[in-house]
Amino acid sequence: MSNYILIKGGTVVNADREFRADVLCGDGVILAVGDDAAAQAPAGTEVIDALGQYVMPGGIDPHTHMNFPFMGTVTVDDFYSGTSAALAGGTTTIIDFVIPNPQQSLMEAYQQWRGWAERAACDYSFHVAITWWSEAVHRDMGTLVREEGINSFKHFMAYKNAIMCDDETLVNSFKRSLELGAMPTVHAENGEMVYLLQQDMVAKGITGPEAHPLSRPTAVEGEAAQRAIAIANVINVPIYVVHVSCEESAAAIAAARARGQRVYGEVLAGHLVIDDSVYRHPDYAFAAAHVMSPPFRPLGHQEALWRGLQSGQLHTTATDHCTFCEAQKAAGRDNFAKIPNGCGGVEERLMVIWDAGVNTGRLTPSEFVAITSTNTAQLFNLYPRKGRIDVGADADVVVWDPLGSKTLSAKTHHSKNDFNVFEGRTVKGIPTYTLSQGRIVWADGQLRTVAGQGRYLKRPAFGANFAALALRASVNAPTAVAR
Ligand code: URQ
Ligand code: ZN
Ligand code: ZN
Repeated sequence: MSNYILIKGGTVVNADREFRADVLCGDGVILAVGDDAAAQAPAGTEVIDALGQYVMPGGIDPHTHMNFPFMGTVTVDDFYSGTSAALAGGTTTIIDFVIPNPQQSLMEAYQQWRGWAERAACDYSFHVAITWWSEAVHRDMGTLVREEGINSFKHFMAYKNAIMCDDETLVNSFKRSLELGAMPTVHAENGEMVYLLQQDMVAKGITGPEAHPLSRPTAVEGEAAQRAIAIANVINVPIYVVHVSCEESAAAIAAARARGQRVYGEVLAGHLVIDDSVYRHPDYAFAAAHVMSPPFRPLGHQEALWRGLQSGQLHTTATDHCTFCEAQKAAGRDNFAKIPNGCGGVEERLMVIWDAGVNTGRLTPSEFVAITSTNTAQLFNLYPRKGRIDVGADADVVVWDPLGSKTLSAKTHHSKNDFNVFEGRTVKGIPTYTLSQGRIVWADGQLRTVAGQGRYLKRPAFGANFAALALRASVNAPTAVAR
């Protein structure tokens, strides 16, 4: 079969503009974009008819957990099933997390995750979590940045007695991130307050999933977001807040940005469309399937998240894909605090955001591309190899039918999980083809993924003094300089 693919007749959508053009892919990259692309196609080139469809850079999900050992169990999706699901939904790159146990060497954990990820079907990269502090952690952060292409570190401000990072570690790690030109990122929830409220709930006899959001109110997220932003401000390092779920933390980000601070915010597809009523469902399995942190929020918060994305105060979208099946979720039947936290969505993110964002007029197609792909590529230094349809970029492409529709369901999704938080939602706007490294991996509803086809992406550090460097692009990402 030919190594060349011509995507013909579609409308290319990049974050900065949309225009009619054919796209020629070969040897894993985009070779030509424009009316003359067909003329450059060698004999035997396979043609995809994209008439009436959009041609967009494949989605980048900056927040997934595949093959993740967490809360006494391991996610049902490994790197093969999880990335296959991603490709079925038009996402062609994931950034997953290396999460060392406290006292575990960063390098050892990193090698563990690299091994698990060898099964990935699409390209991938890693953030590395800082779960404890020592001279060795300080040293290994340097090795990871300089030799392994890690340019972002994650800090869990929640999950006390497990992977929680205290303020001392936060401060040390933020300072070290600045030295190295790496982006600190935070899961913003006050872990001490969550711990206290969880115990309060149990003491009151409220032990079901309905207690989960009660133990993690929005103020707990807002406080942690403000604290992390304040620490980053003093250290003068940019900061990225993962899964912003509520008005309080969105407002903290917007206020800091208005003061000139470089703060970036990520929103999960689920938080945009699902509300906290799911935790009050009488069926334990249904309610427990929605247990993730931060939890789904009362309805009004969704509007704050949409407004943040529309105004450019929030920048990326992700899923936090972290799948546990009904049997695993049963671990918390007598105590909600023991329900493994996490939900899926890596396959559905683009469809849900297109349907609820573009079809409603909240987002233009270019804004959709920005928040599902380009901004992430810029913020984590993958751009323009990823996040753009352009000559020389990787041929990670999604052909998108804005009139096609489907009903999302666990019966038809490609994750191994037995539950889908978007179950029954009919979306208009679906991927008809996904190309990864120039290969067709999703076509006409069929997956053609291969385990191990994904490549590890090294992401160079940002330049020295990156907090002070000139801004670029729509998200004001720090200037990328290989060190
Ligand atoms: O907090 C996270 O991002 C992890 C550890 C997965 N689970 C979740 O509930 N979000
Ligand atoms: Zn988190
Ligand atoms: Zn997560």
